[in-house]
Amino acid sequence: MDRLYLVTDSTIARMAGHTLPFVVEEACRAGVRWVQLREKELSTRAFLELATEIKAITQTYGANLIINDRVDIALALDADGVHVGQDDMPYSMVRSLIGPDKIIGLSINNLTELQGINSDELDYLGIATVFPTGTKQDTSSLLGLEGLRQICSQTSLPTFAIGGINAQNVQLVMQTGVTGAAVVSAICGHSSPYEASRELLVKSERVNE
Ligand code: TZP
Ligand code: MG
Repeated sequence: MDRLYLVTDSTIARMAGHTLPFVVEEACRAGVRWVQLREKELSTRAFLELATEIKAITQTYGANLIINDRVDIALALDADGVHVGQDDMPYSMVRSLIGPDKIIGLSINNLTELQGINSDELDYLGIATVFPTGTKQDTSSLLGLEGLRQICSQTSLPTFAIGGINAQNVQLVMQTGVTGAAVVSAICGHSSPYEASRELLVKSERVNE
């Protein structure tokens, strides 16, 4: 169940004709157990309202709800954790704010960033960016499967690969030794978030178990 991680984008969901709560519910119904709320455009109030609605869904399914970047929202909501990038609040500071029992994920983009981390303070790594993607503009250079494999071989933390992962390439991604695949558009932008999640889960299972 740790093989697939849904990272949300309500704009992509809307363009596919979905609300974000619908996408999250369908993904959870299909078996997704990691949901990251990543909203770059919303006001604090709108983010809180959306997060409250999403938390009710993830709780029902026993899925982890991780908040991107916004430690204040994670705290206010008692979410399961926070995901930070290289330019966000340092994870050691996040740890001191949210306590030892919450989940902290860190995005890393290359081996140099991996070498600088203190694994004891982190619960998982997001490894970016594997393939070209239209979802995030400011992506650094692409890792490809070989770059991903290299990073995975040098950490004992759970790893989620992100960037351009879909049903066509998820099996190759899983063969690199990564713990799971994180996707935005492959679920949020699909006409059926449920079917998309099922297919990704089935395909990622086949190589791993
Ligand atoms: N970080 C690196 S790539 C990316 C993020 C959040 C977006 C991935 O989106 P998609 O649609 O799964 O390629
Ligand atoms: Mg960030």
